[in-house]
Parts: sequence; C-alpha cells; structure tokens
Amino acid sequence: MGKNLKTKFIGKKIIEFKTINSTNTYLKEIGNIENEGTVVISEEQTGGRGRLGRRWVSSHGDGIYMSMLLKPKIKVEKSPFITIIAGASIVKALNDFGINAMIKWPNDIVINGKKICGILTELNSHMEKINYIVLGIGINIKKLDFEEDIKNMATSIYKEGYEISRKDLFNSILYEFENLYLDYIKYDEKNEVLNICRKYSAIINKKVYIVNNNKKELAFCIDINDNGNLLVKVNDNIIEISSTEVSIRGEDCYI
Ligand code: BTX
Repeated sequence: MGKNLKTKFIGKKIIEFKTINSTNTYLKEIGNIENEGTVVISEEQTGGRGRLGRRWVSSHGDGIYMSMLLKPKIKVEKSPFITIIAGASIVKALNDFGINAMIKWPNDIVINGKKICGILTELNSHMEKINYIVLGIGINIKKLDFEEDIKNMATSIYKEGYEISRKDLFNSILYEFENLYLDYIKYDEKNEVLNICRKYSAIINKKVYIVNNNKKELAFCIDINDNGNLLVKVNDNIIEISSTEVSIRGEDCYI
C-alpha cells in the first residue's frame, strides 16, 4: 500500500499489520508522537470497533481497515465535519471507479441500500484544543458471506458485482480526502464536500427513521445544510439534526 500515492502528506508514513485488534486503538496510542498524515492499515482486525461500542467485522484480506492521524488547527466544534469530508471522499472515489455508491448521512456508505463502509472518528482534545483526531475507515471489498446478525444490512463491493483493486481504492480515497480536508482546515471551504454529499445522498427526499437513544421518529429528509447537518421535516416542523446525535434507518429496510 502507498505506492503511487499522489498525496502531499497523508500516507507518507504507512504502518502495516497483518493482524491487529483495531487500527484506531493502535493509532490512538501513538497519536501524540506521530506526525499528521500517518496511516495505520491491517489485513484484519480482531477487535474492529464501530461507533458507541459496536463492533466492526474485519475478516482477513476481505477489506480495507485503516486509520489516519489528523492534527487540524481548528476549534473542537468544527471537528464533526471531518467525518462528513471522509464520507464525501470515499463516495467520490468509488463513483469515479464506476461503483454506484451512496452516502447514508452522516457516516455510512451504501451500495444498493446495504452498508459497505463505516467511519469512526475519535477525538483527543484538551480544553478547547485538538491534540489529534483518529479517522478510521472500514470498507468491505471481497467479503461474500456475512454473519447472521448483519447479513440484512451489510454487503461488499464484490458481492454487488463490482471489482476493484484495494491499492487503487486506498490511494484514491487518501488523495480525495486530502484535497477536501485541506480546503476545509485552511479556508473553511465546504462547498465541494456538501455538493458531493447531496449528489450521492441515499436519504434526501426519502422518509427515514431518526433513532436517538431509544426514541424512533419517522421524518422526511429535506437537505444537508451548510454546516453538514441534516434538515428533516417531522409533523410539519423542520428540524436540524447534528451528525453526532443520531442513527438513520430506512422505513422498511436498512436504508
Ligand atoms: P457503526 O456503529 O455505524 O456500525 C457498526 C454496526 O454495523 C454494527 O453494530 C453492525 O450492525 C454493523 N456491522 C458490523 N460490521 C460490519 C461490516 N463489516 N459491514 C457492514 N456492517 C457491519 C461504523 O460504526 C464505523 C466502523 C469503522 C470501522 C473502522 S475499520 C478501521 C478502524 N478501526 C476500528 O476499530 N474501526 C475503524
């Protein structure tokens, strides 16, 4: 991995494992001493993590399991948008390879309504200062059989009939991400990210369930606003939802 990479700093140092518990956990341990842009990647994860303590199935050789280290000089409250940038860069890279992938706001990538990719962003900050962010990305590439508990919601690029080289996809995601990330942290420029999110949205103009703790509410998705938040209509009221708050579910399926 990393050969032919066209980035300026992301992936200039790549730490590769055959197996590891979690690339995010490992990178968090060395986050203070490594430079921005360091990437950790593994052939498998024995304890791959999703959000809110959930697990991420990461079987050997079947996917991309990677984490990158970011040290943006921005305010803490601006950091959730980095997850949105990651989603935009992944969906753009996939579509540029002819793979019809969409974003299920805020952090899942789906093909034919099933999840092929998840993003886990973890922040280490002190007072109002960001020490570092670990951005973890898991993509199902070749996996054909999924465990009983996730097989209704999970799929892979190969299972949906596409083929791609892991290295090409990895290089392309890092390249797309770096461009969009630099525009954001240097110039506060979000337009391209938002355009990608709108263009490839799996939920805009659809009814979905907004799940927050144990509350589940049916809502109509109107748009993603300039902050990257979701605008929905619930019982004639327009509500703005922040990406850190909720999960989205389809009316009668995953999405
Ligand atoms: P999430 O909390 O949105 O999704 C986790 C949920 O997705 C699980 O509860 C399960 O229902 C389902 N799921 C588990 N494994 C898979 C899979 N392989 N494909 C599709 N659905 C699945 C998403 O969290 C964030 C995932 C980030 C994973 C990366 S991999 C590299 C890095 N290291 C690490 O430990 N996590 C990140």
